[in-house]
Amino acid sequence: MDTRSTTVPYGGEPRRAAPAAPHTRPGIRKPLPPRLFAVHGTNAETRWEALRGAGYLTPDGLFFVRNHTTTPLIDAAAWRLTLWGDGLDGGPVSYTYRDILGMPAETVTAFIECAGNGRRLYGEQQGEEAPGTPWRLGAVGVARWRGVRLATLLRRAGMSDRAVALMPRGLDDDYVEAGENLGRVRRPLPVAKALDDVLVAYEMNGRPLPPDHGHPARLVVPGWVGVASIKWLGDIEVSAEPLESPWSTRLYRMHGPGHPPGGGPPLTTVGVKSAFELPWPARFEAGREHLLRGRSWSGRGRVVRVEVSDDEGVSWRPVRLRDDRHPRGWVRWAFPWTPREPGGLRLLARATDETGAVQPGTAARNALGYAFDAVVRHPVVVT
Ligand SMILES: Nc1nc2c(c(=O)[nH]1)N[C@H]1C(S)=C(S)[C@@H](COP(=O)(O)O)O[C@H]1N2
Ligand SMILES: [Mo]
Repeated sequence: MDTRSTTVPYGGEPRRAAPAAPHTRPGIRKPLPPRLFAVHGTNAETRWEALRGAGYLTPDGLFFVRNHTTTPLIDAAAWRLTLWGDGLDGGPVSYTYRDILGMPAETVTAFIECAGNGRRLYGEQQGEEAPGTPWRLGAVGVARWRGVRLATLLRRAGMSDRAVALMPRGLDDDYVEAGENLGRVRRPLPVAKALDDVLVAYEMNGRPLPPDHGHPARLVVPGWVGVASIKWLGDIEVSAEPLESPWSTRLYRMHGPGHPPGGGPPLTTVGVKSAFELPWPARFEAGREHLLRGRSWSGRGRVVRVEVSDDEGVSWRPVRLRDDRHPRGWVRWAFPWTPREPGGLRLLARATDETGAVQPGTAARNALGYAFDAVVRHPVVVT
């Protein structure tokens, strides 16, 4: 609740204040009220405290935005999705929006998370500052995506047995980094993953995709780093040879000491993560019971266990999980907590997924600050 929503001007009747000026940002179309988002350059981070009471799905108006440049406005009626390349038996094929809406549809509830989510914690928690968008934990969201399986589209387009790689590409502007034009956002996707569970989505939470999230169509690559889920999809090269782009060779790899020269393999599956639905820092009254809530997720599958600690990880107690229906989404959890005395402390949450993977105490340092999966020490002030 915005506490400024009523005013008593000059002793008159209380009235609703005029709606605040819409909080916008060049390049992002939707409003970005500071209560819901922290803005970083061309990107907007969801505030975790705003997820409290938001339900299982992240509402469109609260979903983080990661834009390399700006959100394009694309006319769905004029839009075409073209598949081309030497991995097709025939020539290029183009589909209209109507063609795609007419194909068998599927729905998946899945998170999309930026590979850089938690980057700021490399600095705050490990003393290993990394360059790039300083996300805390709000570069993740869960939506119900509806669309056509990429496998269906590839079959219709005549993909040959020789195809090994795809290169989906967005229709947004070229990305220029430090004066170098890297071209349009594109990243190779192995055929095996494409045929497994990738969706060409045109709906998010029951409505056409909003402009900022890829209208008219985007990929949804469940469990993988967000950059794989190309927005404003314009074309897909289907290749009989392996493909690469700066998003696979240079960006979205683990670089630096402890990693191979040139970096580790292109990042794919995201690790296990947890976050509290709390402001940073959070404030609580001592001696009272508070119901704490949070969410955990993993790219490898269902989260099966979450434990919390308020003594720096000396002791852990399991918390109750509220969801188990969406293996590619997140699980919500809650537990009652009574802080004893005033002072500062940190709340920790640690999740385990169905493969047995547990959040580590420290994330693997890397030059670009990707894949922060360590247990987060959430600062709390008790008064
Ligand atoms: N065309 C295009 N696709 C894109 C991007 C982009 O800038 N352009 N950003 C990627 C990255 S890095 C992420 S994390 C996700 C973010 O999706 P969202 O903005 O819908 O949350 O989109 C991916 N797809
Ligand atoms: Mo990302």
